[in-house]
Amino acid sequence: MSDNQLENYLDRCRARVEAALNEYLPLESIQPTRLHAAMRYAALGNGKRVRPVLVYAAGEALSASEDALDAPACAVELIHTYSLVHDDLPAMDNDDLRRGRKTCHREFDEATAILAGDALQSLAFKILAWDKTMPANAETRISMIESLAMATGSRGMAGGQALDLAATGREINLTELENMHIHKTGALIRASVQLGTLQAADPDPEHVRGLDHYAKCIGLAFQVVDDILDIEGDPESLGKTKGKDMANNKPTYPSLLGLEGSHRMAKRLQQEALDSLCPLDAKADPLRWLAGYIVDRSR
Ligand code: GRG
Repeated sequence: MSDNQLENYLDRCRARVEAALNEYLPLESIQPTRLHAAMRYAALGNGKRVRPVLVYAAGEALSASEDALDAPACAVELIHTYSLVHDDLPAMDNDDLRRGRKTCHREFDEATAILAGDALQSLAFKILAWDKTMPANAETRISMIESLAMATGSRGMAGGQALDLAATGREINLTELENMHIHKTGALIRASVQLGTLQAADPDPEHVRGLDHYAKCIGLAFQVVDDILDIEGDPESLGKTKGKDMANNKPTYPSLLGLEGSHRMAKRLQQEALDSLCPLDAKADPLRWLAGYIVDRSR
């Protein structure tokens, strides 16, 4: 793979999701204008769009059409954006900076940020239920809504966040740390791949299993690298406050495995992710490039 292939792929997917988000998000001129402005502020702009890119790459690996993937790509990004808006609130991480600019509650106010997160979450499910660019029947739509709801709720991301809050300032072991991240970060990454595969017509079950294992591996690798970047990353390219984990006395992979051990773990997970794609042909190459991107990224 050349760097250009990956960059072109990322640019293409990011442009698609940005355009589709722009369409789905209510205009600022529509009442309630401040809430709509806050939703657009949080969702449009400088995110890496890893989760939507995974929706496109997983769907395309199984020959789903790109046009059918815009809706699920936006749904996962809206859920992710909601989680960032709420995570940044004073009651949680109390952060001032996100994606290189002021967090939603600093730009607007706390109440508006809470409502914006709530409304972004609802919009994600509405898109899956209703969007007509996605040629899915009612059964597939219900499967997609179930997958995203499981990944988002108390048995997924929100549950992982609760485990994270409970672990702050306390010593936990590697198994507990892994369990927390499988839920907090991994569940939505896994759902992104699932939503992409659900747009494929009659996929080979072995391929679907391989993709699911791929998603579990890169979901965990994503978090290991996130922890490493909190120590080694450049604050300007990160676009968020660096060193917060240590300042908040949060358990992380580097705190349990050291930096070198964490880098090794990320590489091992990358290899396991690639191995699980063995049954898939060249249409899965973007997923192979993305495994490298997730482990080697600098932001
Ligand atoms: C508030 C219900 C609720 C959940 C919050 C995802 C999450 C749970 C909190 C985000 C805090 C955080 C730093 C998590 C670690 C990994 C992670 C999700 C990083 C942010 O995702 P990126 O790097 O962000 O994909 P961009 O801005 O590129 O979209």
